[in-house]
Amino acid sequence: MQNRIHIQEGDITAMEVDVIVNAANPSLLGGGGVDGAIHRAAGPALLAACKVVRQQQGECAPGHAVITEAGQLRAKAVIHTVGPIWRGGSDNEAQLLGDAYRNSLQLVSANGYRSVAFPAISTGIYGYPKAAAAQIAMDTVSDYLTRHPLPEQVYFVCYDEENARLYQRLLTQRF
Ligand code: AR6
Repeated sequence: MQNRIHIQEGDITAMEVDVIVNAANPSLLGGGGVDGAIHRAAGPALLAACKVVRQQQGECAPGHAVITEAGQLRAKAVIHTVGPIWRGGSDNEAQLLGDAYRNSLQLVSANGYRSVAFPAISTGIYGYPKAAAAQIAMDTVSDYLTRHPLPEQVYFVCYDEENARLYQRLLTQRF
């Protein structure tokens, strides 16, 4: 499993993977942070696809995930998941953050995709403490990969140095 988890610094929109995961909000209609970057890079086709999903399924609750086309991105699909807003830790945030990763991975597997890139969900505008969030991300993905052949490769894309350091330390400890 060691060689199935990778850490990459930089912009997730440049990743050459089957699926890019977006840290969205329940409206699915775009926002700031990585959500804004993904929509800018993908172009209007992504927003149009999100609007269709929104009309069909309504809002996307925290911990849930939906899949759309990827517009102009190199990826084949985008999975939009909604992380929890950090409210101090006693509002089920840890469970919901794990659910966001797990439900995204299930969509990757169910659609037969082999590689996926995750941002550090909830650690920007939603305020989740970075170390705790990185631990949940690593634990949830590692646990999932021990039980599923797909995805073959998972990339944690770290936009800031602090996340890159945290993820690198966790990966080193684990293997
Ligand atoms: N590539 C990779 N990671 C990025 C990029 C990028 N281009 N840009 C930012 N990050 P955030 P959240 C990192 O705020 O906390 C949106 O408005 C960023 O440094 O994007 O889940 C949504 O619509 C941080 O580590 O997402 C929601 O309203 C991580 O991505 C809300 O923000 C997540 O930061 C979701 O908040």
